[in-house]
Amino acid sequence: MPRTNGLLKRHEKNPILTADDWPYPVHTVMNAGATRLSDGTTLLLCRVEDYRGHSHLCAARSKNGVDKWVIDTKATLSPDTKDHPEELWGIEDARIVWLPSLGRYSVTYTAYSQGGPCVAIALTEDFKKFERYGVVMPPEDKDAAMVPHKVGDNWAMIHRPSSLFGGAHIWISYSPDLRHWGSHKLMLMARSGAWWDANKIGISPPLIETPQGWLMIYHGVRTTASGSLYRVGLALFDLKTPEECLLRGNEWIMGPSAPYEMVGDVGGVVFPCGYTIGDDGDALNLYYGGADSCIALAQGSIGEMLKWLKKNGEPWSTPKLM
Ligand code: BMA
Repeated sequence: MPRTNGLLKRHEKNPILTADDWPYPVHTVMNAGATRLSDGTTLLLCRVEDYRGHSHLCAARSKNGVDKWVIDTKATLSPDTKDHPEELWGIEDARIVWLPSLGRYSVTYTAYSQGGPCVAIALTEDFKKFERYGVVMPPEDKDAAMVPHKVGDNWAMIHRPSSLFGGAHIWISYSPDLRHWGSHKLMLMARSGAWWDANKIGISPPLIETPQGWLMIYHGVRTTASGSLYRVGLALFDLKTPEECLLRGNEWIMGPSAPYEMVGDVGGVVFPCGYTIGDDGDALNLYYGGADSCIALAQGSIGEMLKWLKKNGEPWSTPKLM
């Protein structure tokens, strides 16, 4: 029986997308960025892995965000190995954020270079043409999502560099132009020891703006004798100073337990990269990869998540630098 603490309910049609649904031959689909277009259509920018093991991004569109997906008949965004050698081994795990002041969507993704995974940005209006900004964070770095509004005079981006000394934590960096990034701040640290979010954490979908603060759904990786377990939990950050953590939940809110989360290329993984929000401003549709082999949907309420965090979360203060 799939376990949950009740905040997120798995959709009965899960998994909602698999490689079998693809209009061209692919090995697996997973980890989709998500957005709702102006006409209400749900667009998923799916990570699609080919039979070389390299990934590209492909858009799937649906009126209800659950079924009857119309999938692009070829890659929507392919690695451009000529002008962007950092994409040599593929592009993965897109996060989509609408930037109202630019009237364009940001797509932050992992460019898998020979030097390791790094963060790249592209902007698009229509998910047909993309303007690439190239590498914005050198390897190793991944799990990046833009903050939709400028903080003061600068853009902000959340990302997850890995340290040579072990430990991978969530950072936020600032930029005047989306190309030059600085003022790096540690945003949330992985815990250690037996914790579900020990040693390695990363933002999952982009931040959710609420009157109480920025709600973050993040993943934590627990290393076990039989591999890694990817689960998700919640934290809340200050609206004006997003690097300031207000509350952090101690327990994960969803972990792998359904068959499509336990069995696949990498069993024991739930990996959300995107969400859409219903017309009521509260209903959350969280799209996640299951076992690196399918795309699934879990639904919840932003208000209930905030209530849960107030009840079960604790104030958390992140050291200013590591
Ligand atoms: C992470 C990312 C994800 C993947 C997960 C589990 O490091 O690479 O794309 O889903 O591992 O394999």
